[in-house]
Amino acid sequence: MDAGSVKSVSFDKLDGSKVRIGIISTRWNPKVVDALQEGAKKTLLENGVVDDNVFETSVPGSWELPVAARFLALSATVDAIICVGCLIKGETSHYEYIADTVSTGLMSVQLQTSVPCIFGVLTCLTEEQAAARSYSGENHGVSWAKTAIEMASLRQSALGIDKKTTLNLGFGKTDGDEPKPFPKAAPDKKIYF
Ligand code: DLZ
Repeated sequence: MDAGSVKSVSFDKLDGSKVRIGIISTRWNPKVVDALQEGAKKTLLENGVVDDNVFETSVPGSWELPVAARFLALSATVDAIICVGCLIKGETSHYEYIADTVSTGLMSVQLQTSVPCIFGVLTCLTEEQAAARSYSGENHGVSWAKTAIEMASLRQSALGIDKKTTLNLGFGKTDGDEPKPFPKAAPDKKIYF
């Protein structure tokens, strides 16, 4: 029976030329995470995102992703954040606690801040599964980057950032206003958010 299920998602042509994207990567499982981060960054650039508009930083582990994403979202310098990590199940219940909490945490951050947070955390039972989704198979960082561009554009449109208007949270419209100055994601990549 064909239930119409898919293993990947399709995207219309993306224009990333005006969006600012943050990438926060973990330092746990570096071979996997580095491949995901590189796949995401390459895809952002291939789809028109300006290098200066990509802000990259790292945190120790997946547990730290939600609070780092919140700090970056509150800095008002990005339109979407890709949170990249990899949890590999061990012999204890540690994995379950972190996987559940990180996914809930990232959802909470994006809803509270109106900055989309892409769930780029692989939750794998084995190292082979992690490899197949990063450095030796289909790199999931590619679709996370495309999702980030789409959601960043949606955010700009919903908040009126792409128009000559003030922020309106989807309500009202002020024609004729001059566009607000648009800060870059990383005017100086040495500074932290
Ligand atoms: C402690 C821990 C373990 C056991 N496994 C992982 C993992 O597979 N992936 C990951 O991103 N982080 C792991 N961590 C670290 C936690 O995410 C966190 O950094 C520490 O518990 C400190 O808060």
